[in-house]
Amino acid sequence: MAKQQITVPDIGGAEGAEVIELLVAAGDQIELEQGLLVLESDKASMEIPSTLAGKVLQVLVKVGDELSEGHPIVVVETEAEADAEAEPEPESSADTAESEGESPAGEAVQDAEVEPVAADQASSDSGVPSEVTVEVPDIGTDDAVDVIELCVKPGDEVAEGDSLVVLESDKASMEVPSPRAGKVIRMLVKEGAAVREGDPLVLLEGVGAQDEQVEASSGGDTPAASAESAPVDESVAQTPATAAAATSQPASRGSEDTLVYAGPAVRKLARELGVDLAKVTGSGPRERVLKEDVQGFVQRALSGKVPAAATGAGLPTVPDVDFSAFGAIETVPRTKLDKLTAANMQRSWLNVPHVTQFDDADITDLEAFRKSMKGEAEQRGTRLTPMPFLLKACATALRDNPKFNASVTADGENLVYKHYVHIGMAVDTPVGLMVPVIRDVDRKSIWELADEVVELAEKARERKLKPAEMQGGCFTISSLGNIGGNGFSPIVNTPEVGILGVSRAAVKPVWDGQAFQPRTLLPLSLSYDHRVINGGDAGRFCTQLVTLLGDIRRLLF
Ligand code: CAO
Repeated sequence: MAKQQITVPDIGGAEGAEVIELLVAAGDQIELEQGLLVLESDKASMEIPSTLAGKVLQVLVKVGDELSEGHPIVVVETEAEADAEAEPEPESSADTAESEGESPAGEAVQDAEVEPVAADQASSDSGVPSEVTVEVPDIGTDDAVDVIELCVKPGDEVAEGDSLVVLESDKASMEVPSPRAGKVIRMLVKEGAAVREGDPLVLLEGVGAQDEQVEASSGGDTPAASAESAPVDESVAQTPATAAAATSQPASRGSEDTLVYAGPAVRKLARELGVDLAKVTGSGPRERVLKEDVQGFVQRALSGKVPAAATGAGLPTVPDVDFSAFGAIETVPRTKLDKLTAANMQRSWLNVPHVTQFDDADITDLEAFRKSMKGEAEQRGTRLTPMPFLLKACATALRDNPKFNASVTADGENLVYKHYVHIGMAVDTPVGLMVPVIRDVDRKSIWELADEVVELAEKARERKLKPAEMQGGCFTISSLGNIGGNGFSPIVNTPEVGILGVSRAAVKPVWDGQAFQPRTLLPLSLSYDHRVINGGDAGRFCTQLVTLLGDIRRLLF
């Protein structure tokens, strides 16, 4: 057993970097390279990794302390035999790592400090666009390192200091920042490529005076930059390798414009677990992503608590509440169907800008006709509810308003118009919502539709629907007519672009210009995908429905 001290390594000349987070406590078992604490200077934050494995005996600093290179951080008891067992060994982390042939954070930072990134052609004229090839800086090793993350893509605008790519060696990961503000012209590497010092990474077009660029870097924009060490060359743009082994500067994720603030150890864990860090909410200071955040994310994903759509949107999760604290409770597992419906609803709600248009159809005549046909329906062994008429009216409106019978492709580039009219019908079943699809509604008679409504609703309730009977819908009708309500805003059943909500019909007084007349009004709620359908389209669709239902003779045309 030996007691050894770990001190602050070379942090690129930063003086008085503040401890913003302690990652270990006395008594913790730590591994080599495990993060000990996070320091933050004016320009960047960095996780200081352990250069020893063992047990933390003492943490010598606290949050808020300001540290510089050489400041003792922790005392660690290691397995190794050592002469100075009783005396803490004032060995710097850089020394320790060096003797083990590793590449400590400080060393790489220092290397980066003296090695600028070369530029292709750089203009020295202020305001003149110039192209700069950002290359792999000195990464403290002759070995190839992997490009593990492309933080930008062609066309992205970057600010000076924005991360361009993340590199990773056996020992550390490091972000290569942009030497200047500008536009990414071309990525010169792919994710997974092995690169060495001097290899080209990104071709940038920037605007600005070269001298300004150099000054900005040498003025200490990253911990690796220093006025003395950054050589001023008229033909190069200075890009110190940022952060080297331990830096956890926020990485800009190009188009997503998401800041991911995580250290190398956390990035590694996320990669191993296949977690996209952009989807993890950081609970550390300044929303830094911690190991526990990644682990918690995976646990929630496995337990189904992270709905796919929600994670994509990076939404904060709803906290778990202990309801038993307020009274007696019973927890019942949700059915598979329930959970599937929930995921579909959430996906649609998050992806589709919904608008709902409301109107009333005067179905007085339709109801009179329908009731007059009840006897015949019974003879035929079927039931004639308003549903077959609704289906028929929708089929006509879909044919006349083809955008409602379309879907938008996933990339948003195209509309797919369907030359068939299949309509889904939401059925309320004891195990959850099911949507069987009635095919070719436009080509079927009211009697045929009545038969199918009865048959499919029964099959749904008895859980006898085949997958094919629930696929291929172009539009959906959700009728709560037998349940009640004046109106509701149904959620579009993506990739469809429209859904008709039907509420309970009621007899109401309607002014005919001379007197109030009792009329049976059917409330309709048409929700639509506003990416595809305009208010005008919806108005026309809805008006046509009202007209058709108001005079069903028009369904003959
Ligand atoms: N207003 C007034 N009465 C209505 C009505 C309306 N809008 N719609 C139906 N009714 C009447 C019917 O005419 C029938 O009465 P009669 O036998 O006297 O004619 C009675 O209500 C029961 O109808 P039904 O519900 O059995 O049949 P339907 O064809 O109207 O509907 C179905 C079939 C499967 C759509 C329906 O039973 C159902 O499950 N609806 C729920 C849909 C749902 O849950 N939507 C929400 C989805 S989002 O969570």
